[in-house]
Amino acid sequence: MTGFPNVQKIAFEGPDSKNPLVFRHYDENEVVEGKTMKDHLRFSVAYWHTMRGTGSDPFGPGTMLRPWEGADTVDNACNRVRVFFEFCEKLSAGFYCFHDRDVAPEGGNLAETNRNLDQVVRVLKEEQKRTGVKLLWGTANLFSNPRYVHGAATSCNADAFAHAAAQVKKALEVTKELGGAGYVFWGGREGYQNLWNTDMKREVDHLAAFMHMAVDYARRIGFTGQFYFEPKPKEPTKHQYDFDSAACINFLRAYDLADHVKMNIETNHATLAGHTVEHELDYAGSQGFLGSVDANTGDLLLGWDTDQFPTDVYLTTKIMLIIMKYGGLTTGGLNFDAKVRRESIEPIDLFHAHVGGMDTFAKGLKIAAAIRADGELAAWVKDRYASWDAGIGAEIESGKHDFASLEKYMLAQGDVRANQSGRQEAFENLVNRYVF
Ligand code: XLS
Ligand code: NI
Ligand code: NI
Repeated sequence: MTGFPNVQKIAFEGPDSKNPLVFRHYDENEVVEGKTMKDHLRFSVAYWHTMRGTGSDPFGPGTMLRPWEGADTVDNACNRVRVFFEFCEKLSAGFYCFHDRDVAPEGGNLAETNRNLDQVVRVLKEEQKRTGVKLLWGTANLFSNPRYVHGAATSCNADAFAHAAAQVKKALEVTKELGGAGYVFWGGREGYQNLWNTDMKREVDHLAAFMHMAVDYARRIGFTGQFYFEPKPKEPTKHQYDFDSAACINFLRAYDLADHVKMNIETNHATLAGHTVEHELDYAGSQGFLGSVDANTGDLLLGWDTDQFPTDVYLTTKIMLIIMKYGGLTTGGLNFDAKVRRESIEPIDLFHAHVGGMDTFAKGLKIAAAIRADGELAAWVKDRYASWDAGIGAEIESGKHDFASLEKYMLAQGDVRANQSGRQEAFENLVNRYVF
């Protein structure tokens, strides 16, 4: 095994440290609002980007040479797992996430593939035990293999659906075996490229049937982890059925899955949908569906899923404010679904990237807690809605009115009482007071 022999466990040195490989804000034991930072943030490392990312892009192959890599064998896959856990340990990340095909190579047929997976899962389990790092969620890769060219659960080919079902069955068993706190559905190719050749209703019905089968099977084997649905509007297909929080929640409610599935919100996917991540989180939270977060960011000037590490304190402040507003993460976590840039070719860059992301979230958490402690922002928002706290507003909210009674009220009054300023700039300045 060649992991990171030259890297020590990342230490907390405080904000004044100039050492590039230490935490300046993330002190896992620091208590914020009665909970340690570790429990607030529940950091998770994504196996696919960290261990399987090579730096390839549509214009060229991988650029990253990893000294621990070898042939695509089960032996090498097992060794890679050990390197991965060394990484998580040195980073003090408490969780990880994986797809079935990230951790073990596909075999010549499903039975052989399952056997490969079982062998690697044994090592995952051993390493979890050795390090205390836990599985935040598992998932199945239902998008890379050419058999899923038309999608998996939404494929026009019923055999693809059946294969995907077998794959998720196995992934659920493995996630249970590893004590996973959750299971994610991200619809890699569950969408369409062209409506002329697509029966949308039939495809969406199939997706729902598939998710019901997963929920039923989980119950059968006693897997009690939380299911999540991860929205993404496009890429690889031009329209994904799990477009955004609102579309996903509508789907879950329409197909009677709302009691079983919450949302896993990813920043870069929110922006691809034309939303901010705080919009997606707030919408999901307000509807009771906030589950977990894929913590990354996109690039303002690139219109695709660049999956970069979050380094913007405004972003992490907003995310933490909303998470805390809805009571904090319970089964979910902050999973760095993020990859180092193609030019960042050395293994040490994996540390720089994660340390930066963790520190930025720690700082965001502290700022969010300060904003909450003062209560000024919340008071300003409450004040903006004061017309609903008494008089006609309170009467409407408590169901005492209908159109006829409101017409009577307005006829008597003549017109709306004066509006007050939205004070957007003052709100922005107020938040800045806490940021700098
Ligand atoms: C891809 C998705 C994927 C999911 C898990 O864009 O973010 O990585 O998180 O399948
Ligand atoms: Ni993701
Ligand atoms: Ni993404």
